[in-house]
Amino acid sequence: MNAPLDPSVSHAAGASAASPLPSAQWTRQAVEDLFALPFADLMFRAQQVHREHFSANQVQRSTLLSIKTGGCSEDCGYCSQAARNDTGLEKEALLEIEEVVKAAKEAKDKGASRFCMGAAWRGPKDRDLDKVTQMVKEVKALGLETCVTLGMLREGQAERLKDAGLDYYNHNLDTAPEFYGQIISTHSQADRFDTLDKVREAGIKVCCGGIVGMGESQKGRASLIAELANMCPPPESVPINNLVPIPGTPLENAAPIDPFDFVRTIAVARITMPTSYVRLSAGREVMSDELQAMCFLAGANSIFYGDKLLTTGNNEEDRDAVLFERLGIVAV
Ligand code: SAM
Ligand code: DTB
Ligand code: SF4
Repeated sequence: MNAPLDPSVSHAAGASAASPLPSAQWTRQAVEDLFALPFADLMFRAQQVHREHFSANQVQRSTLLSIKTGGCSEDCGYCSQAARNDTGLEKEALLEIEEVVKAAKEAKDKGASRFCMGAAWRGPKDRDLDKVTQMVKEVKALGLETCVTLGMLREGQAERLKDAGLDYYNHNLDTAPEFYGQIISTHSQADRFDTLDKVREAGIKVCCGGIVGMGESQKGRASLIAELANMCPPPESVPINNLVPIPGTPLENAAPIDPFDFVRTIAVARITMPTSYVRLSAGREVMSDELQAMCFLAGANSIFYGDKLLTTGNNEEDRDAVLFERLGIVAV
């Protein structure tokens, strides 16, 4: 009942840990067909898949901390932290280990199960990793799962993170391959796959998703989801971010996505990546409780938890607690 609409071979090349294998399951057309389903039919299928693999009433919570803010060399059109985007953000140095551990303890006390540390780098220098690996060790010792997002990795860096006890590496494909060059010019999606391969080969779990609401088409969303679903294996964790429009970035005036299309994106991610955690990520702060509930019904089973993402706001913990209570959702 939950078989793909049209499972068939979609890619002919690229057998590697994170890039598509010849046996990849989801063609773009099959994913587009999912997006085109009547809303109720899509939601029904997503719920069937979700309930086959997860409890429909459990949601995982990850807390974010920006450990190195601003001044990034990359030109990502959505990002407050790109040096060339005039967003007024103060550039900061890498945080001290004690500050990070303090924030991780607070996150744990508030109920997060994973702590994600983000750095505004094209990629880390080896001496940056000395400090980051120490952060990973100390956060892990608190009994939290660990995640970092540090940009592109060079040879040997993923192994160093794995040895420190890192559980997840976040590195997003961000948007459709055909749209990527309109959003970012300083690196390519091929570069992203290269880092994802290194992460997989080092035995670290992959957290990889994207952003919607950047002016992409429904076809674009379908091709992003197909790329994610065709990774071999698919990412364990799939963040679906709704663009937070940041004044001073090229995307500050991007037309917002129709909320139903946002929910559709979650549902299609759930159907195509049945065993992955699908995270309702950035953009929650401006969503109604009802829209967030619809995302959980569509198969989202993870959130960013805590009143700040990296540089922008997120729901207050109390608001999430009330919402979970009203919906009978249990945090895991
Ligand atoms: N520099 C690293 C990188 O690019 O992978 C790590 C940090 S970067 C801020 C992590 C992710 O945050 C991006 O890949 C993007 O998906 C997301 N992101 C950044 N700015 C955003 C925004 N304004 N709205 C939604 N998501 C955003
Ligand atoms: C992800 O996919 N979303 C998070 C996390 N991975 C690092 C970041 C969202 C950032 C939103 C904008 C900001 O706060 O700067
Ligand atoms: Fe830098 Fe990451 Fe922001 Fe791109 S998304 S500008 S790489 S911090």
